Amino acid sequence: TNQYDHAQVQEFWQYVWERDGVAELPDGAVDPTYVLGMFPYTSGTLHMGHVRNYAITDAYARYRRLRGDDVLHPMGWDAFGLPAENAAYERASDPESWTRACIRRMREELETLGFGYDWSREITTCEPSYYRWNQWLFKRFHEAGLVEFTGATVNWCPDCETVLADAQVAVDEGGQAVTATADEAGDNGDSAGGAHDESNGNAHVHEHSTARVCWRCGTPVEQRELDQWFFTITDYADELVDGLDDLDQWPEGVREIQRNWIGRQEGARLTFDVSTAADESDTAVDVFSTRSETVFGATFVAISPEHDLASELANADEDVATFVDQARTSAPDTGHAARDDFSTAGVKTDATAENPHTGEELPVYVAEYVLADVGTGAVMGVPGHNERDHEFAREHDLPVETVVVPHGHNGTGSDGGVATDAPMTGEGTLVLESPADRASEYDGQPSEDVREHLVDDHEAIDPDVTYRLRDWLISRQRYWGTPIPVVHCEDCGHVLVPDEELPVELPEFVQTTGNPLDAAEEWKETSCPDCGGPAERETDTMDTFVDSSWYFLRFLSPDLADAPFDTELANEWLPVDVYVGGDEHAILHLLYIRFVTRALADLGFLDQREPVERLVSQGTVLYEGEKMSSSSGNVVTPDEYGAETTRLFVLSAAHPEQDFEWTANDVRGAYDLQQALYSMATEFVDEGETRVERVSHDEFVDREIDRTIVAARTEFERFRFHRVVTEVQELAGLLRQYRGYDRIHGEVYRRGLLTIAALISPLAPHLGEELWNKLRGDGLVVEADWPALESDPATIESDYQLERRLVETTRADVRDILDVASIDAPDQIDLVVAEPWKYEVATRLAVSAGELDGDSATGTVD
Ligand code: ANZ
Ligand code: ZN
Repeated sequence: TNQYDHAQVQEFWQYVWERDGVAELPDGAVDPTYVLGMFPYTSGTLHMGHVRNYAITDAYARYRRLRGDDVLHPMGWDAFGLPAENAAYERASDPESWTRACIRRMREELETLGFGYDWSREITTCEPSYYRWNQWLFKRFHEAGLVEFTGATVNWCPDCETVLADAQVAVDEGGQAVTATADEAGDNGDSAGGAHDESNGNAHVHEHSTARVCWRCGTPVEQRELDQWFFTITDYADELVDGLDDLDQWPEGVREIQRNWIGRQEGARLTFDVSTAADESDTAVDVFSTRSETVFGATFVAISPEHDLASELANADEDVATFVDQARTSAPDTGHAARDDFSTAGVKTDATAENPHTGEELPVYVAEYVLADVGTGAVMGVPGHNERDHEFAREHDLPVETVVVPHGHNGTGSDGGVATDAPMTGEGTLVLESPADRASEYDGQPSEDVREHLVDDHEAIDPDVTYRLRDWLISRQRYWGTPIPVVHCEDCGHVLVPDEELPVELPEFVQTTGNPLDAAEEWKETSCPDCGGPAERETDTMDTFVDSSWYFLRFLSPDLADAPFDTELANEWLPVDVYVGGDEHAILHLLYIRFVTRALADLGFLDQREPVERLVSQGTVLYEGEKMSSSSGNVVTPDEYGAETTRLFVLSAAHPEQDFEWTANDVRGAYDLQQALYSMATEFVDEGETRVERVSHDEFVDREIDRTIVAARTEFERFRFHRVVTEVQELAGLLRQYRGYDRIHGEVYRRGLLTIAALISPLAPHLGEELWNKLRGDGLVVEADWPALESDPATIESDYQLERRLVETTRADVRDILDVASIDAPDQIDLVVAEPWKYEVATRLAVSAGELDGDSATGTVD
C-alpha cells in the first residue's frame, strides 16, 4: 500500500542499523568528527529537551557520515546525584537499583527514537570503573596544588544532623513550605550535570530571610561553618576569561555569561587608617573600588558583618555585637546576585577612618550590603556617585558630596546635605570643593585620568583586580557520589589513598537520617597508608559536576584500565567538534570542562586547552507557553505519529537556538510530509511510462536538484535543519509539477527522489532508508555517499553563492548584484522566470520601487 506504517518501518530499520553497526566508529579512524550531546541525568525518563538535544546531534552526526567523515557520536549517563538518593528513600529501595532502572528505560527511549549512537562506548558515571578516575583526578589536582580543604558556610539541619544542599532547603512562606523536591531538582531539562545538582560551589544564590527549613523534617536550617574540599578554579580565572575571546564558534551569549560569572573587575585598593574609641590599637581597612577617583567624595566607610574589624568592634560595643550576630545568621551565604536587591540595614560604630587623600575623619559602619566575599569585604561610601552608598546614606542621614560632574558642566560641588537626588554614576569631570583640593592638579580633570594617576601618585592607592568567581566547592555530605579518596589519621592528618588502592568504592547503602557514609562504620574504619595506624575515611563525596567535567575524554577509550583516557588519542581527536546542550549550562558545566581541560593540559595529560570547538546552545520547547518537562506534567509522548515525526518536528519547528511552541497542528505537518514523500516514491515505482530522451525542462529540473544539494549542505553546516526541510519540500513540489507537466524523464525524476531520501535521512533516518530502499532495492542510505552533482559543481556553487548573497544583503545592495548577474530588473522579469530565486528578488525590487503591486509579487526571498 501507499500508507507509511511508521511503527513497522522504525523497528525494521533500527534492527538493520544495529545488525550492521552503522553508528560505530570504525577501527583505525583518524581524527573523526566528534559530535556530542550533553549526556542526560538519569532522572527516569526522557523529556522534550532531551529529544530536541539528541535530534540535533544525531542529524549533524548523520550528515557528517553522509559527507564521508568518520564520526564519533557516543552516549552515556550522568548517574550520580541527589535525586537517586531521594527516590531511594521514597521507595524504600537504594540509589543504585533506581538508577539502573532509569538507565534501562531511557536507553530504550533513545533507541526507539532511532538515534545513531556508538553504544560500544557507553559510559555510566556511577560505576567504579568510571568514578575511580574522578578519584585519580582529585589526586592529580591535589599534587598540583589545585585542591584546598577549608572552611565554608553550609546549610545544616540540627535535627537530621546533616548538611543540606540548597535544593534540600525549603522556603517556608507563611507556614507553607515550598519544598525543592528530588523531582524538580532532577528534572529541569537538564543533562550533563545539570540543574539537579544545586549546591554548586560558586553559585551564591541570594535568598531572603524567610524561614529556611529542612525538606525532610521541617526544622529551621542553620548556617554552619564546616571544612570542605575545593578545587581552586580561581587559579584559572584570568585564563578562563581571556580564552573566551578565541572561542569564536561559541554563541556570544554564552561567552558573555561566562565573562560576567568570572566577573573580573579592574580597580584599586585604597587603605584607610582606622582609629577606634578605645584607641589602643589603631588599624587599617582596605577597600576595593572601581572608581578610586571618587575618594574625594567619600563620606563614610562600611564593612561587612563578617569582617575581622566588625568582630573586634563587636567586642566593645553591644549594638554592634547584636547587629553582627543577627546579620550573620539571618541570611544564608549571600552573594553577588544580591547586589540589585540589597538591604540598607547597618550600624554605626565608634571607629573612624581617615580618608587617605583628604585626611578627613569618616564614620565607620557595619552594613549588610557590603558582601564579605567581594573585593576586600569593605567599601568607601560615596553616596554622590554610587547607588547603594546613596541609599544607605539616605537611610542613615549621611552627607552626600558630588565630586564628578558630566563633562561640560561646571558643577557647584557638594551640597553637603542629605541625599535626595539620584547619584551621578557616570564618568565626567572632577570638581573639587575645598580650597586645598581646588589647588590640586586633579581638579577639572576627566575622572578616568584622575583614576589612572591616583595609583601612581598615592601610596595608599594601589591597582587591584577582583573576581566574582569563587573556588569550586566539591564536597557533598551524601551517599550517591564519588568518595573523596582521603583518610584522616590522627598522627599524619589528611592522607591521600594510594593509586593502587583506587577506586575507593561506595559501601552498601543504608537508610539513615544523616549521611549514610557516616553510618557505614566498617567502611569508615581503615588504616593510615602512611603510618599504618588507625584512620577514618573521608565521608564526603564529590559534586556530580566533577563526573561530567571530563566525561568527553572517557568516550575516546571507555575501557582503558590504567588511565582515564588515552593521551595520544585525545591529542588527535579533541577538541569536541560540536557540543550541543541546553543554555542552562552556560556557566557551571561549561566552565568546569574548560577548567579541567586546562588543568589536565598543565599536568601534561593533554595538548588541548579548550575542550569544545563549536558550541550549539539549544532553546526551550514550550507547551502552552511553559517549558516542557516531566515535573510540569506536560510531556508529549512521541507515540501517536511515531518517533520520527517528533524528531522531524523538533528539527523543523525552529533553528536550534530558538525556543518554540509544541503544537499538535505542526506535529501533524511533520507527519504529513513523511506521508507525502513516501507516496511520491511508491507512485513513481509503480509508474508505467517514463521518457528516456532529454528535453529542455529536464535540464532545469536537474539543475534544481543540484541547487538543492548545494543549499542543503550549507544549511546543515549552519545547523539550519528547518531550512533543509524547506529545501526538500521545495524540491518535492517542483518534482510534482514536473510530473504533472508531461511524461517525466525516469532518470531525472528518480535522481530527484533519491536526493530527497539522502537529504532528509539525517533528520528522518527511517523514512530516508525506506525511500532509498523503495527506489534502489538495496543498500542503506546511512552508508551512501553525499549526492553527486550532475552539472559543473563550480557553476552551481557560484550561482548558489550569488543567491545566498542576494538573500542576505540589503535591498540597496541587490541592484548591484543584479547588475553583476546581468539581470536588468525589473523589466526582464519574464526572462528570469526560469530561475525562481532571481524572479523573487526582481519582483520584490519592483514592488519596493512601486512598479508592481504587492499582490502580483509571489514568494519570499527569505
Ligand atoms: C566606590 C565607588 C564609587 C564605587 C562609585 C563604584 C562607584 P560595581 O558597582 O558592580 O561596578 N564594592 C566593593 N567591594 C564591595 C563589597 N564587598 N560589597 C559591596 N560592594 C562592594 O562594583 C564595584 C564597586 O562595588 C566598587 O567600587 C565598590 O564601590 C563596590 F562612584 O567604590 B565602588
Ligand atoms: Zn597516619
